[in-house]
Amino acid sequence: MGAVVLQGCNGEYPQSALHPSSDFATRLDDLFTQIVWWAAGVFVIVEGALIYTIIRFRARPGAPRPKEVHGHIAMEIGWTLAPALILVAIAIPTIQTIFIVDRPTTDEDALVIEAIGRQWWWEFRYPELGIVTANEAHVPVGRTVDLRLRSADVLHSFWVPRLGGKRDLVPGHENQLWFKPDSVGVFWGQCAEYCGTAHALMGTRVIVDEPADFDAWVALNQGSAVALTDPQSRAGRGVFMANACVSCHAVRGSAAVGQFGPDLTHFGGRLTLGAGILENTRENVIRWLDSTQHIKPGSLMPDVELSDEQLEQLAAYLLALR
Ligand code: HEC
Ligand SMILES: [Cu+2]
Repeated sequence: MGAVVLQGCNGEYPQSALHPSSDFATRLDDLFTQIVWWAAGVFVIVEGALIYTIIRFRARPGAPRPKEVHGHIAMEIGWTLAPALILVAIAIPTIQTIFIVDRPTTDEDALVIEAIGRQWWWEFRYPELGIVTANEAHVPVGRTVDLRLRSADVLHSFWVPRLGGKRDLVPGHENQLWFKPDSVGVFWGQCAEYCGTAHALMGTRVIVDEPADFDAWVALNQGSAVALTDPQSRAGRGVFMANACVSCHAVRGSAAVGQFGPDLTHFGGRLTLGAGILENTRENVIRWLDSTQHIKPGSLMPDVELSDEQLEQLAAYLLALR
């Protein structure tokens, strides 16, 4: 799919676990680095001994004959004890890290966000701020995010490699995950637990803002839909309200109160659509509405019959919802 959003927004590594940008991800990365060094040491010693033996005792005239050894207590103890000690050295920091990243955050100032996994998109709710949005969560830099993970249907898993995860979203059970982002940017995530047909197209973005930008986003998103000024987007609103769209989508401040699909109140302010699979441009909104099932096969949004003019009007309307 050529139109998949490939260009990175946060440097070259929007989705790399090796470029941590939060306390949580840094802990995992530190543990990984430690284990890599242990593995590198073992590799060098084992391969070094192998290469030395191959060269030193290779078949050639007058080659030395290796001494044959039957039972060597010191060696037996050595190669049992050394790996056991290495495993202990790896196990201690591993278990420490598991305990730290597993327990709920104690940060009183944490920003609570409910992340609800749905086939095949993400709903984000900010209970303390009264915000409901989809697929893209804005958070301020330097403040702990306390994610409450729930599922509306089947198992999903939240994973934004540079910030936090993976952690499952389990139907009927709430999991928690926290992280404190340390740099501003757009971080990519992906559902990491197979959840059906469009699982691979269930992406997400966490947008880490400067505190002032975050406050501005909050103020905007707490409000109802903006007033429309141009005739094209008003016509689009008419099409939206007259079609099945309203039974699945909510636009706060309008007659549309559907709960099945993403809240569209501030859709125009999103970077992507379709759970991170397309850039949110006029062309892509039209493509999405014209051939949802082609762009995201299996999606729970049905294809709706619309004329070219209606598509243009709807796109103008949706993108005006900033
Ligand atoms: C049967 C319910 C249903 C109907 C009817 C429906 N949608 Fe959707 N819509 C969804 C679902 C579910 C999604 C999420 C799809 C996904 O990403 O997998 C969605 C996604 C979208 C998105 C992308 C939102 C985002 O943030 O990524 C837009 C825009 C949208 N719908 C607009 C419309 C419009 C306009 C109509 C009417 C022409 C409409 N929908 C009709 C259920 C519906
Ligand atoms: Cu999934």
